[in-house]
Amino acid sequence: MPSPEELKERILRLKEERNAVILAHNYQIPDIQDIADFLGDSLALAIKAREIEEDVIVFCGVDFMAETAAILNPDKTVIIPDTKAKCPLAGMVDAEGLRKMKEEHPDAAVVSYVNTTAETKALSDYCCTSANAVEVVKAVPNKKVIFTPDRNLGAYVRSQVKDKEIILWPGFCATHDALRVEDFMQLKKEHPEAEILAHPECRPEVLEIADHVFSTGGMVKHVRSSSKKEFIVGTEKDMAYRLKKENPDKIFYTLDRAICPTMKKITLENLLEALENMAPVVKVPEELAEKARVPIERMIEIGRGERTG
Ligand code: CIZ
Repeated sequence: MPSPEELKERILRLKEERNAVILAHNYQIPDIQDIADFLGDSLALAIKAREIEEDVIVFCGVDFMAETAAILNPDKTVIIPDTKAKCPLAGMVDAEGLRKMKEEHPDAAVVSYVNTTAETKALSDYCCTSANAVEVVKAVPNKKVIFTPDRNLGAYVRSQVKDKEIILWPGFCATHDALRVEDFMQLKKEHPEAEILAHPECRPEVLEIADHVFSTGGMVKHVRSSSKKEFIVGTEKDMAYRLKKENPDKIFYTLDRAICPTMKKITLENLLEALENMAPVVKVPEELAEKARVPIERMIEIGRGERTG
């Protein structure tokens, strides 16, 4: 069996031969983070995907992220190393249910988190990410907003945007929703000097005890400029790998259950295989892509959020 170092060498060699670029999400395993050309959150990766000159984008993340890259780059080949990397949150919206909700609230704009399928995006007026959700909802001209699919992120937006009626879709991220106040308080007891950073996909009661609520891009930016030395990282565990790499003098504590099994489907082995076979290719039919592109472009125009990656 080849060692991780051998696999990395072969990936990097093949990447050159294929004229490919590797984009990786902040929640990827450390080995993947280390060989990525660009590491970031879904917003930074979506923006980066539009600027890429190489012919091939290898997307190390979950399905909706690769799909977004394909929608924004119809002329490029987009590859995801494992098609089983399907975000359960994105699967929580069904087109029929969303159409029905729109009929019930004809005056509402639909704002959908990028963690959605191309079909959901095509039925939405705007997209947002956790880095710019508040900014996007504030910018929407409608007084009423249907927010899909994450109820926790939606509730957070509601707490920040008081002059709009926000109707929540009942979806949730299983990884963030499972984090409990007790988990944070236990770490805080052990490390009283540590600041609690929580992702807005966490439950409202967790956000209440947090010192700050940030997307992963926001965490990167905050930690970099903070005078604090210790942080409790209230999001997927491997986020702490990037934070530590960029801030070796600081200390990060993670929560044992904060693991996204879908993000972990991408490995050095299947990344190499994907480059060898130039597959699986992510392709969105052009008619659907054209509709889904509109809310994504609107989002990028409104706000680049805490754009740090
Ligand atoms: O928007 C993203 O990339 C996700 C899923 C989390 C974050 O805050 O970066």
